[in-house]
Amino acid sequence: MYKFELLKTQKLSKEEILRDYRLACESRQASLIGRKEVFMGKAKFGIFGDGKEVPQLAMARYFRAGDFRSGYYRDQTFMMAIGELTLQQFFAQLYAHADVEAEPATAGRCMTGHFGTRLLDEDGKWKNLLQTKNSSADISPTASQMPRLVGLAYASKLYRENPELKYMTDFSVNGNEVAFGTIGNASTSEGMFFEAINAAGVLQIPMLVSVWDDGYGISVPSEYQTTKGNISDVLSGFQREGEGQPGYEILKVKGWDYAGLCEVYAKAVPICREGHVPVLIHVEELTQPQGHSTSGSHERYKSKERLAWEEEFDCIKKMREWILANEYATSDMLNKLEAEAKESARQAKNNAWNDYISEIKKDQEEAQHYLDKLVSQTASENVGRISEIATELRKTIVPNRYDAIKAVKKALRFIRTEKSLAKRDLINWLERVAGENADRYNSYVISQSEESPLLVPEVKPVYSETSPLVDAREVLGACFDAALGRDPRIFAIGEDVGKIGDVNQAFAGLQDKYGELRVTDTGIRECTIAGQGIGTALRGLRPIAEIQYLDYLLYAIQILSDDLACLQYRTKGGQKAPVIIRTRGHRLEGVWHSGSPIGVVLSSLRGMHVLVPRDMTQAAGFYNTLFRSDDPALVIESLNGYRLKERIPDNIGDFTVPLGVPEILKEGQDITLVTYGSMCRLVLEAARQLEEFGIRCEVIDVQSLLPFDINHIITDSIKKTHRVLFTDEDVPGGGTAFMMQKVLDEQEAYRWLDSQPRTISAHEHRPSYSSDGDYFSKPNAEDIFDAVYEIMHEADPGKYPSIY
Ligand SMILES: Cc1ncc(C[n+]2csc(CCOP(=O)(O)OP(=O)(O)O)c2C)c(N)n1
Ligand SMILES: [Mg+2]
Repeated sequence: MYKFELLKTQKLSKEEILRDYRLACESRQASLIGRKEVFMGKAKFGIFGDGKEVPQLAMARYFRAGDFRSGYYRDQTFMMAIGELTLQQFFAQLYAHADVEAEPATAGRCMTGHFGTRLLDEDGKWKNLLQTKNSSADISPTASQMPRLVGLAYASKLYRENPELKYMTDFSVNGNEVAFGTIGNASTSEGMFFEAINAAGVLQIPMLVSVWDDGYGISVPSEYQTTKGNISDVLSGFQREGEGQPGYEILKVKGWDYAGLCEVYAKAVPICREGHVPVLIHVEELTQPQGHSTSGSHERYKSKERLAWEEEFDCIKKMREWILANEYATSDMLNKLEAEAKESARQAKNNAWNDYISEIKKDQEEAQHYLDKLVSQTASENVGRISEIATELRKTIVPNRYDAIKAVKKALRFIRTEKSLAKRDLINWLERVAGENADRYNSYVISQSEESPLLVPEVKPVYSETSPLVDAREVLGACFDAALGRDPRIFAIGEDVGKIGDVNQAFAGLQDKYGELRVTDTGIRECTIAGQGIGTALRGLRPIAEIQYLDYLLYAIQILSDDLACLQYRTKGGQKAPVIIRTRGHRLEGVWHSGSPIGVVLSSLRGMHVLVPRDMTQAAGFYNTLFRSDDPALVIESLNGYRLKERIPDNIGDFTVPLGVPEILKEGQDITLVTYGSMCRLVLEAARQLEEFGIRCEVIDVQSLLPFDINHIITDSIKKTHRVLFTDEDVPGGGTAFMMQKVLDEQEAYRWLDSQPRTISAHEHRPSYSSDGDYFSKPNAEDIFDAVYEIMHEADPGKYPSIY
């Protein structure tokens, strides 16, 4: 390990030290009280930062406005120390207070320990991120903070090295911002951790990772987690040889040593900030005084000796000893301070609880009032039952919002035929709270801002006699060229994206034109490519993060699902990351190059837009829409379409394709065929063959799966044809089932059907290799012909006699 001489103990004032100590005590009290609240049934679950207070105080000292945190559930003390979490907010989150004012990180949507700051104003526009200390929004899966952390740090590199970004004065000053990561020791066992560490080392970005090492991951000790039982030892190969050399600065420090911690962060942060050298600080010998969480006690798996050691080396106890030894305070002073900290935490808890419960009680009292009114006025023979319901509700001392709703709904069932004012009042109450609860629990799945892609006006492509006919990849190339030229925030990263301009060459020549920072090769690391996109987008940039093939999206799907897709939702509009994930898929060759796992994508990426353009012109139009808006999206290009001929529209940088609007590719009277992507060409071919036998198909390209047919164009078509067939390349029950649910259930197209609705998908296995493998694995024109013909035969056997 590279050694440097520790600085002489930081010159901290006595007041600063005591302020830190007070905060440590308050935070500890919050943890202790929090656990009790869970056991009293006032909160559902508790996981706290006790035992990790002191290193967080040291880290917070060197965290500046403009910096970003990407961390995990133990960081309450840090969040308090940077002024982004009050004790009251801590308890509001514990109680799941569903209100942005009370609980700004997640508005009650995430369990305790999920921190984050509001990067957006109420209109969904960026705040000035240089004036605030920022935290990206935490998620529960261990180590999932790491891919995003790479992106947060990478943004500093772009801001420093790309002079065209200097105008982004609300986001960066010369890329001086550090991305601080925190992670538990056991979570470093995850693949994502190693991928992220390697990526940041390659990129040489200002990422400072602190490992809070308490020797365990729930019950499993370090020797089961980490080679040699020690993460900094195994990472020592990443250590740079000296200044100016590539690699990391890796440091070790005891988690109970306040002075040592301050020294380490004082030394490490400037290395990271000024030199853009990634740093790993291994903070050892931490403890967990209350065990992992409220789900169990650590006496089950820690030895007596270990428990005794944890008590002895409790970081707050050690800090206290250090304060006394250095005579910064007397024991009496500290006793007083500790009592005050306890009282502050207790009061914060009471305030948070009263705020939380009083709102709910207000709803409950209103419901009770209307129920009582009903009891006194109704002529119903069921008045006794209704009265019982009202009494039951009154007995709920610690109510949930649903208690009153359940009661009112039950009561209304007994007065179905009654027409009274009292009944009307109850229904009105129900409607009002339904609206409020939809806002509390179901809103902000996608952007609600003026920059929503759904608000981007459609601009049709314009063609003239001189519009060139080219290989379709060149249409995309022209679109990306225009985008990179227009907007310096836009950049593209991915495997083979830089030098050769991606495996299908849509970016060919663009690295030469715009430089390595705009069109950039990455290592083979799909998960952190996605994370790099998320983190940079969180800092105001506009990444196109490429996953080389749709089949390899699975490596990134977890992070896209857990982190990106739910970002707006889990912060209730407090954060956004408008990343474009670009990939290519559907038909080509074999098990891992023709996948179309659309069901996986649709189920896991709600919160993103999922676009499946049939050709590169449509793809370019979608990109143009996305470049002008603020939601994340996945664009799946058709792998077998790059060499087909298309014309470059004259307004290649400006035309837009609206999201959620299918296109009718061929009109017909007899049956509606619904598909998307590469399948469009096949379905058109089948429709042409069917035409020869007098069957007129209407072919619809969905092209945007999320959002899906917002104007119900497909149902309009079914109103005319009365028959429908959905087809794609996914397995049965995947993308076709989704489309069918949307059309028959949501759009209520079942009303217009005269024949059984059908789906044709690929077989229930991965597609086999080569042309025959493709033909027998995926839907082909003959399959579609036969299925459509069969439907028509069933409807009119005279006109369409059986073929086989
Ligand atoms: C992907 C994933 N697997 C499992 C869990 C359940 N889990 C939550 S915390 C935890 C232990 C983490 O230990 P460590 O990283 O050392 O952090 P500590 O809690 O000890 O501070 C586990 C297994 C999870 N949240 N995410
Ligand atoms: Mg641990």
